[in-house]
Amino acid sequence: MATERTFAMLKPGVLSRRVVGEIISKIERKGFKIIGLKMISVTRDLAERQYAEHKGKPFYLDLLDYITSGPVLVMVLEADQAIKLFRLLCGLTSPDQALPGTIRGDYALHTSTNIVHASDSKESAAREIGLFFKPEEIIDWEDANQKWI
Ligand code: 3AN
Repeated sequence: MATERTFAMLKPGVLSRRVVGEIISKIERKGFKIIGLKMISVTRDLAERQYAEHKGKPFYLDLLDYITSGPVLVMVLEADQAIKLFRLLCGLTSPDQALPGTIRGDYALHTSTNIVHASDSKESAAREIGLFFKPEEIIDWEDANQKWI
């Protein structure tokens, strides 16, 4: 199975609700290897580039306002099938379809504030990792526990 990297963002609200640790615990418990992690404020320009594919949609401006409204945590996660498995852990886009046990299923009520972002393809993952991380901010550490994950 191919080891992949995916991009994750814990959106504004995660810090103010004091659930950073809980959500990172779910990510770690699943077995993802965190190889990049930082807290940032997303500028308008960066938000526009992240969500370029949604430009013109009815929720686009609200999405930009939300994502720039407070600090976020961005992460690079590594695992076999990381892209698919992290999206499964996040749950469906709309919290009324995200199953209990998923991050959105457990922590969100509304699609516009669905608390977490996950890359949806290899291309998006590469693009988003490149947007938010410099190469030297990603640490490909040796994982002695890899065979148990
Ligand atoms: P996902 O984040 O599950 O890949 P996308 O790429 O369709 O979903 O949407 C990106 C983000 O835009 C969502 N995480 C959500 O914050 C927002 N969004 C998507 N659809 C809607 C909608 N119908 N109403 C409000 N916000 C939306």
